Amino acid sequence: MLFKQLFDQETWTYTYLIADQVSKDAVLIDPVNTHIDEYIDLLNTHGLQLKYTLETHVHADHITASGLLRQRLGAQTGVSGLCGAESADIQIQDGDIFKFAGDEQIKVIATPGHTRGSISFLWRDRVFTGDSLLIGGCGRTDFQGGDAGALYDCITQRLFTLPDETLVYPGHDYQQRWVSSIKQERTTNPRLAGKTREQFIEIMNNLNLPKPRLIDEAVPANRYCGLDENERQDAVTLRDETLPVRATTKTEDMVDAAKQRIVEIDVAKSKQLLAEGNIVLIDTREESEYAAGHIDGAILLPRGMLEFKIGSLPELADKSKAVLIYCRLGNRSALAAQTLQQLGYTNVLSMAGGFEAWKKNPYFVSQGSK
Ligand SMILES: N[C@@H](CCC(=O)N[C@@H](CS)C(=O)NCC(=O)O)C(=O)O
Ligand SMILES: [Fe+2]
Repeated sequence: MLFKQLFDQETWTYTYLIADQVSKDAVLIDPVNTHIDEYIDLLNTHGLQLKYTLETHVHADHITASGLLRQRLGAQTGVSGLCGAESADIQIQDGDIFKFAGDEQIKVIATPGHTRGSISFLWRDRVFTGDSLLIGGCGRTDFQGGDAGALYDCITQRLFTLPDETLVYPGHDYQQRWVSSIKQERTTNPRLAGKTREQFIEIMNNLNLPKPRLIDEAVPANRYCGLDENERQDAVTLRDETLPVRATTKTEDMVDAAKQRIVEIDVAKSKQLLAEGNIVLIDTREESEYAAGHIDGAILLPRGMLEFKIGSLPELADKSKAVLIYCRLGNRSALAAQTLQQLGYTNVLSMAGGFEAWKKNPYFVSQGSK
């Protein structure tokens, strides 16, 4: 087998290549977009076929190369289903196993806390912990659904129960350390060794770190496998239009499942509710789609920014307020509505058929622009 630990100096990010020189199957964990040519050269040098790019989470500090690697090499992209990255081919769940090169297996261990959808990958005697467990530290828990208690639980119950000799390969290291082991982290990690859950939460709640330099750009991009807005627009259009037939990905299943859990209303009912007032109207499409035409009074909150920007919208401070969400065709808005429900909003509606259906309806209601 071929194993390489690659490093992005700009963001102190580690990327991992696992490959088999016989079958030629290769897997990349957490690739960084600025290194795409390097990865392709490396794969070509060894005659490898990239099967999967796997993400430990939706990163806040760098942009993934997974979308571009899918476009250029056809590799499937995998991200936790809890990350809100519906354009990924595989919505990973705890316990999933990625098989490659015959008998090789990468097992998924859910390790939430740094972000809600953070996962670790176990391959042979190595665990790739992303930012859930770092060498002598752990990822921060103050954004993207972070939760210090959940992080303590999964580190102590799921990672520290792996064999002591398991090698720990983190998603970053800011001090030029490359690898650790479960025993080393369990016994010496200053945030965890001998610390109670309460002490750990206290430490994490008082880190007071500045926000990552690239967060505003990276989180929305990574929700679309690192594609920029033009590339992303294509992906969204393609996905919307091909939803009924692309049964090989799980994204369609997620949309269907979301539609079972939320309330959809048609355009006529939407217009009636908007005319009555006292309802927040959210446009969950991309900025460029909004700029090209939107419903009067709609607040722009792209799907990729939802959990991240929601706290800064005073209109959404009251979780019992009625919220109506729309997108182009009603698929993204169903997912966004489900996310809002999960975040505690009790009166969320999704507009069936989206803006396309709205435009066909002759009556127009104006609430005044925001
Ligand atoms: N200075 C870095 C900070 C990056 C950062 O906050 N990294 C996250 C992981 S995405 C973290 O958990 N860092 C842990 C720490 O800095 O202790 C940047 O601006 O990108
Ligand atoms: Fe991170």
